[in-house]
Amino acid sequence: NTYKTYTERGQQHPNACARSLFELMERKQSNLSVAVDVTTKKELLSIADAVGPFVCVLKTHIDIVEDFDHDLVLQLEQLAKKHDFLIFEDRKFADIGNTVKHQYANGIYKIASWSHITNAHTVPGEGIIKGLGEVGLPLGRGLLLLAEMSSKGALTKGSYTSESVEMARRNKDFVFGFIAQHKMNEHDDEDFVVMSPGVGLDVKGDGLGQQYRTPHEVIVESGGDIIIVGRGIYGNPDQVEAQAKRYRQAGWDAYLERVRLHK
Ligand code: UP6
Repeated sequence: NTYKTYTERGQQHPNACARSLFELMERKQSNLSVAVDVTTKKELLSIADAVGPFVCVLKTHIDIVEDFDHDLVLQLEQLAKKHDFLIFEDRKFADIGNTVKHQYANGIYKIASWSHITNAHTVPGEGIIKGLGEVGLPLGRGLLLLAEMSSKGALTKGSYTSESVEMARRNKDFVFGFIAQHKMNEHDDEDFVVMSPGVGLDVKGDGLGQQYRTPHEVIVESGGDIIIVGRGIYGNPDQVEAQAKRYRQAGWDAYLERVRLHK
């Protein structure tokens, strides 16, 4: 399935969130997700508006915004409609089912009410998926599991990764993919969406353990589906739009090459 077109994959996907994501990717010709890791409402909204036309998914870390308020969420939702993208709060839940249920639905952020996609570590076991699902499933949300991390020395390897994939297989109603560095599809009848962070065209790392690969390495060589780019795009405030265009093109070219190579 990794080698089919996004349209073909969207048409046959059992998960509603994945279906709308694939359709949106083809419509906008974008497999780019921008990670907007800034700490003020103003910057977050202005970057979201600038990169909006070029992304399929806008990724947030809502808890780093110093002046968070409900209006920020309303404005993000408006931008998502205006530019036609999905919102992914990169919350990386990591607790027992009952706790994550509250962290997802309640508190200041009420993530489930506005974020189409969120993600979870598998370290607590399958209860985390059940807990999040009680909140997210009725709302039509989708969950990604962290099967592999991009950072140096990450413990997400071997049986941790393969057991995370098994957990996803048992929860396909809610889990539609992974945060990972490689494709996770092994069988013809499964089609997990792989979103890969740690993407950069100009540098190889950040001095804090992050490791970057190019869109070509991620999509053509490793079978990832969506590239997640943060500082490579918003790092220079004067170049946000230009960099978003550049990464969108690099990601889309890599995808077209992958489809062509496997025809
Ligand atoms: N992220 C990673 N690696 C992972 C999972 N998530 O970098 O394995 C997230 C980070 C950040 C973004 O939390 O939001 O992806 C990468 O940003 P960068 O491109 O600026 O390094």
